[in-house]
Amino acid sequence: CLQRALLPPLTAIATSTRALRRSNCIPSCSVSYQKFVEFALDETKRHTHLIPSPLQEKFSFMNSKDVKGSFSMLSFEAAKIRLLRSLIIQTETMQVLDFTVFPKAEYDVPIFCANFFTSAKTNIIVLDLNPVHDIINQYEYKEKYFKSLIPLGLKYAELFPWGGKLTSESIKFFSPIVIWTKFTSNPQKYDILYSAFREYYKVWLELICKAVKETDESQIFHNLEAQHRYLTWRAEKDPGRGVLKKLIGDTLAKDMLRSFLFNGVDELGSKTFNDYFPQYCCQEGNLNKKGNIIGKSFENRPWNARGEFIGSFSWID
Ligand code: BLA
Repeated sequence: CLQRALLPPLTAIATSTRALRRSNCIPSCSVSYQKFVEFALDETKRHTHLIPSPLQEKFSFMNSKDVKGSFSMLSFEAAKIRLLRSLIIQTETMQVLDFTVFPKAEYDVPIFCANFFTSAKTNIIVLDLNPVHDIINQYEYKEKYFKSLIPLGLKYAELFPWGGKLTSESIKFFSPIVIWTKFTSNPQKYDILYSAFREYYKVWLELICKAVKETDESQIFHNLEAQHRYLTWRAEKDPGRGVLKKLIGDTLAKDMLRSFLFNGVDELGSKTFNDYFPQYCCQEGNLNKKGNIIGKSFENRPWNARGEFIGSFSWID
């Protein structure tokens, strides 16, 4: 894992550091997600060499349309990482962290996913090692990556109660250790969230470091398609789309979703959202634009203490 590549250009480092600094928390806000990203970058650099992504040129910093909000973006690649990218949004009324790390297709390691939305009223939190393959039916994949992590998941499941109903698609992209929760703003909760983030990121780094490069072409393709399916889901159904459009307008929001946040959705495969998720197709063949309304379920955590799936899917799945 400790592979060393060429040093990144100084300009790219300077740009990304400036972008981080500019995202300094405004005085009224209760949480700053900047330290989360700083921790993740420092920790990653202890294990591998990060190279600034070509995306960094285009996506680094921008203001919202009303100039009251800021978007700070960072993106890197590494020997086993196709894309590590983060977005911090700060406005007078909310903070958002969207931090995701996508492994290269030669590795079937889960996708690291931290998705935090904070407003005055509430916090909507997803922290997980999103499985690339189906862990509900593929016992071996679940054993390979999650068996040893169940105690970690249980610890935080107690501290962060289940956030409520979700679509069956989201559930299938989540692992038995997912932290899916909502809470009202509270400094102690942010401290626990920061601990959870650090612990989850450290275990994810261990997984990617230990991962052995796949050489079987069909397995690599299988991993690639699974990642493309994931990107297709998130680029289309991200619950943040509405907020993004409001802040930066339709065109930039779409560009941010497809070219930055879920980069690869237009390049890694040719299947469409309808191909992967035909259940979302209306009678006329149009995508259901209302959001994730089909089959919302799972009011309670659908995994037991052994990490076994105990939920049930509706007929539509
Ligand atoms: C809400 N974000 C949510 C919800 C989930 C996620 C599960 C609850 C709403 C729902 O879908 O039922 C996150 N969903 C995920 C993740 C996966 C998934 C991580 O399937 C991975 C597979 N969120 C952002 C950004 C913003 C944002 C960039 O990532 C804002 C700019 C906001 N998320 C946001 C908001 C809500 C939300 C505003 C509430 C939406 C609502 O209640 O309709």
